[in-house]
Amino acid sequence: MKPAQVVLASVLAGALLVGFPMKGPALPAVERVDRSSAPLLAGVDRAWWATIRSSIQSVNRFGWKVVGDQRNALFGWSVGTAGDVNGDGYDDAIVGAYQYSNGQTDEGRAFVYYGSASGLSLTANWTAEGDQANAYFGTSVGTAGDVNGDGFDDVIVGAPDYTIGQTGEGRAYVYLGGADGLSLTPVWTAEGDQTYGHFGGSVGTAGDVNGDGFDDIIVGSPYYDNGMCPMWAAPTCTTGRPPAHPSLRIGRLKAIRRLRHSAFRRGRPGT
Ligand SMILES: [Ca+2]
Ligand SMILES: [Ca+2]
Ligand SMILES: [Ca+2]
Ligand SMILES: [Ca+2]
Repeated sequence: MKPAQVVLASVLAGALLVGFPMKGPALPAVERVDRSSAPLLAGVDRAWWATIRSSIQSVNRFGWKVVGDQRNALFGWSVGTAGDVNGDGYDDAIVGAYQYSNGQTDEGRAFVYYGSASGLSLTANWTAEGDQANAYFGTSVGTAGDVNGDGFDDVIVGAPDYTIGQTGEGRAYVYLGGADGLSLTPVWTAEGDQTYGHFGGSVGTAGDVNGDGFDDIIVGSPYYDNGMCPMWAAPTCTTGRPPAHPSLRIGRLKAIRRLRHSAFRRGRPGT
């Protein structure tokens, strides 16, 4: 089994941050890209990706690579820029491992690596955890932009299975950047307030949507049903019917995730 990896491949004029969250047999580097990075490639032009792939093959090395230190933590499930959280002029990177366990099983963890003149740090400069079993903190990670306008970029993390009032409602967290790095506690959190709505399944910056000089954020709640039958309860569900037994729901959710990855592996990202 290969441990999960995250790689920053410097290719062409830009850079590509790629996660390999899935365990599996050793494969050539480029093949690992094809098999497991597809969630990051949804919407990417195929010709452009072919060029990137060719460049990786020719270079046959990555500019930066870190490897998860815990089995089945799914390190690299989510990756992205963190912006410049410490204001040193170098952008930083954020990585999620949503099944990381450190006191709580599958609570999840996010890792930020600071950039520098010599590249990204090889050890995490900042981490945060879900601190609730099965919260899946780090399923989604990203820059929040600069939500408080202090010149330091901030980060946002989703924990779509967090429960605080409603089972599996989900929660999103924003941590502030600063001269000393990211804050250890979130400055902002929000919850989905709907059972199994999985708020925080996706997170990101929305830019400054109201032009007030402060960046805004956006959070997805992919199973919010708005009174309709949730996908996992079909076909027997009718509107307003209580959700199916949690074990059934979780089983179907996992099946959906597996199907999604199968589709990606078949080269049909976004389907
Ligand atoms: Ca920085
Ligand atoms: Ca913990
Ligand atoms: Ca800020
Ligand atoms: Ca704003």
